[in-house]
Amino acid sequence: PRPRSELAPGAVHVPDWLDLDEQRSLVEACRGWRGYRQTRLPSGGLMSVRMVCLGWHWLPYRYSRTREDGSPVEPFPSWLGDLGRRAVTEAYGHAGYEPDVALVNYYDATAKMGQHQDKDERSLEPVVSLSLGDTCVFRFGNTENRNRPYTDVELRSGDLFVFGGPSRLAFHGVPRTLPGTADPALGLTGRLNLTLRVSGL
Ligand code: MD3
Ligand code: FE
Repeated sequence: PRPRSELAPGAVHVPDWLDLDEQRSLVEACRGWRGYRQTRLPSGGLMSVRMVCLGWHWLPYRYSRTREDGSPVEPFPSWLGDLGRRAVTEAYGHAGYEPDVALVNYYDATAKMGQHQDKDERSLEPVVSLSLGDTCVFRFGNTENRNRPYTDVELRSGDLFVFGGPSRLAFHGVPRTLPGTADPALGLTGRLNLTLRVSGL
């Protein structure tokens, strides 16, 4: 089995889980999906991260079958479900994970994501995160508020992180990426993060 570290109960980090070929094909898949957009924040501003959803569309702050413009959401591919099952087996050593939604986030050199909780899913099944391209600083916090205590960890291309159990409702965010740190062989400028989720819908 691969090295892994449990940052907190249920928060398992498996560095370098995907090899370069697997990372390349995921980048290709991410390029193929249409409809990346910047979400409107409650403050009225635009989120700096560009996102696309598969399976269900994430509207601020709920899921829907259609986008704002009425266009259909691309389906959640079954191969991504298989990858999610492998991920949860790797991190937790148990099977039976059935994600039905993916959120794909693209970070350019200046994009970041503020501390938040993921509470739009009706299920508390784990979230699987896969990182590609530039390294980022990932801030893993507590379940009470967006402030300290938190731990900063670097997420690199190919890293797997699974957040379940008591960590599922922890505040978390990406205060910055480290531009130019991606392997040039990956052919990606910036950072992509895929999260696989169980909507419970
Ligand atoms: C901890 N994405 O899409 S992935 C998000 O790198 C999101 O794009 C970040 O936060 C990114 O909502 C962080 C790591 C992550 C994802 C989901 C979590 C950590 C989580 C859900 C619960 C707790
Ligand atoms: Fe999140």
